[in-house]
Amino acid sequence: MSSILVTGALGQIGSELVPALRARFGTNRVIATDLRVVPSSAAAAESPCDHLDCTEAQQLHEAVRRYNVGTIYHLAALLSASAEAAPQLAWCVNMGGLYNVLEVARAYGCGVFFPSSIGAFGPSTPKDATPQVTIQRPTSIYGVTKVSGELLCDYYASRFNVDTRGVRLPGLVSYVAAPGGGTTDYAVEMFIHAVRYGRYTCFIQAGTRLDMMYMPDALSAMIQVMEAKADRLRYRNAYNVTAMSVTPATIADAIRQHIPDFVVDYEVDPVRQAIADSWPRALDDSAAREDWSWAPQFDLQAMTKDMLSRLQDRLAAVRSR
Ligand code: NAD
Ligand code: AKB
Repeated sequence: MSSILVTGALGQIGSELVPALRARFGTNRVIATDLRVVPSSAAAAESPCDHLDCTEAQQLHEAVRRYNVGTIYHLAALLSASAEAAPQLAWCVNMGGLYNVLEVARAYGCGVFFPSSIGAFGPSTPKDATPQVTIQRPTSIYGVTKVSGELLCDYYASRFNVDTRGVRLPGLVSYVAAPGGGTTDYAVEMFIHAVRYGRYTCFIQAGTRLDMMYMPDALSAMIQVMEAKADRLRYRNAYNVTAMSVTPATIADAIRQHIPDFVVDYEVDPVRQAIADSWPRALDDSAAREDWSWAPQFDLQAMTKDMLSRLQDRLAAVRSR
């Protein structure tokens, strides 16, 4: 039986996608890889983990051969704020890495999951009910790599018959691993700071509206699109998916339902604010709903309740050590 290779597996998504895939397909069939060294606690013999730099084509070829890989979840990338700080590196990792993944998939007949983003849209995209097919002229290097990635995946599907699939994820909220240098990181930080300190200084303006999603829904989207029947997929590489459209102020209000004294002040970071201002406010994800029955489970209230209780449990566990 073939296995599933995850690149960038130690990041915000990979830290939860790997356990979810292992629960579904078996621990030893999911190979967690990252540029960072996998911690020894996670590297037990029955939980295969490996070092892999996706910009090194040879490392990918060796891993796919060694582990008999049939599917690659390609998560390794620089996120929007990190990418803007190092655009040349972002191109090298985001595009060079994806090209290597697609080439190895072409050579060995692997399926590929590629996570695109709301970052693949730009200021000239319609901001509300953003259609599945619309103007994509992003102004951040991250967005340039995401829209180029969508196109490259389409090309490999039509030209070489590689089974590439993907979704355009919104900002993800989660409590297992810290977010890795994105514009929407403020949402995660707000929950963590609410539980730990009762206050947070937000780097995005109070009224900036963006799509967000709780991690359990994002994991479902990533697994569901890979399991969908190929003949149902009209837009295989880049389905809009969303769960809620929120602002820093609405998240803070939702947190105050549980922590009434929570205080938020604002010190806006112009770079991340400009990126946020260039993104849609609310995606239309009806194509994903129609084609593969996409339906998120968590709205803002449900996510807030779950996030706060998980973070409180984790904090209590740390304090009791
Ligand atoms: P992250 O920054 O948390 O994790 C990325 C991982 O990639 C890190 O563990 C890093 O060590 C690794 N990495 C970096 N360079 C590498 C290289 N050369 N080779 C191998 N590994 C390398 O990112 P994430 O939030 O887990 O996002 C994963 C993917 O999902 C990215 O493509 C991102 O653009 C996309 N995405 C994420 C979000 C989100 O809110 N988290 C939203 C939309 C799209
Ligand atoms: C980021 O903010 O860069 C990511 C994303 C929405 O792609 N969270």
